[in-house]
Amino acid sequence: MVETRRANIDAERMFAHYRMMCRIRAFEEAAEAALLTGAITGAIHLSIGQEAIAAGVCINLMRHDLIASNHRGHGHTLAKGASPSAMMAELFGRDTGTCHGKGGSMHIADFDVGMLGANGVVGAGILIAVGAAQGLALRGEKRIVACFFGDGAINRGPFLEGLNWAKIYGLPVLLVCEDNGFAATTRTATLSAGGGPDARARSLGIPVASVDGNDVGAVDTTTAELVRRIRNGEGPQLLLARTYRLKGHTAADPGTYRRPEEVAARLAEEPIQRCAETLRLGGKSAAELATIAEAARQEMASAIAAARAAPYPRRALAWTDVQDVGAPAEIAR
Ligand SMILES: Cc1ncc(C[n+]2csc(CCOP(=O)(O)OP(=O)(O)O)c2C)c(N)n1
Repeated sequence: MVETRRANIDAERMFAHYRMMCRIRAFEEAAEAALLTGAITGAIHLSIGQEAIAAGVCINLMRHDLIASNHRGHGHTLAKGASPSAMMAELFGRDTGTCHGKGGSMHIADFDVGMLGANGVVGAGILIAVGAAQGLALRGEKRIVACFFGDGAINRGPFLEGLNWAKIYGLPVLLVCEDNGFAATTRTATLSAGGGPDARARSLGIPVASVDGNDVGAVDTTTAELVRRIRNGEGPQLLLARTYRLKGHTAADPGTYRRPEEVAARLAEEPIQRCAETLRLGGKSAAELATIAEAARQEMASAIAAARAAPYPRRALAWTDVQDVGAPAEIAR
């Protein structure tokens, strides 16, 4: 077993984490506000409270490394380097979006930064990541793949299939389980037999590191060790990051299945404030931190304005970049 590393990273790296987490939070708060006014339609899943995992993992990846995500993927995508303007336009269904507005929040992909896709099918990203890792291994490439999934995904078949395949072939894949305690509106512990994601991974011989997923420094240093092992050819590794989803399952879910006191208690452990406290102890001023947070809000306000102003995709584009659906006669006209 890999021991969880104590956070011992330099101040500038911690500052970079703070900036990234503020950007993820600001992106999602702006998107949530737009959804509530009806400017964004469809469901979006917010990762508010879980930002440290995206930031702490992705800082250890190179641009050419790959990630696969799930339905709660804004943070992963931003942390991998995608443009928030293109992402926001995608949420607005506009032509300037990462997928020309045809994917929306749950299907954002950006191959330019190695983001293979968010995914509305729980657990499906695990197999996409393992398949991509197999492709890299077959081609002798040194790149690695990280895959983000929730604790609910471990009860679907792809978790077993993917982990088994990755282990058998010694594939370069980092499995990141974001354990926020819930699968939609159900506490995952009430529907998961056995010892959880770590026990299941270990039963297949996959090394596991457990970490406080709200401690960005710990996520970073623990991921660094797992990534070092993967790049060293030691095969798949699983990071179990415990966290808490502060918002509802979707932005429209009031979350009445948990008491407000529970959420309030977990709010006190949220990662951005914790990172800010560490930075303050290291000498950063409150004003410097406030400037970063404000810059993130401004950046996302610009992304919203650009998305609102952008055109919708042309009708004919409905049949491009989609799989084998043909082109009906009325589109050809
Ligand atoms: C195959 C499949 N079954 C059910 C759903 C409905 N569903 C959407 S999200 C979700 C819960 C997922 O929980 P988890 O993987 O822990 O991610 P979290 O939402 O907690 O981030 C469910 C059951 C789905 N999208 N796909």
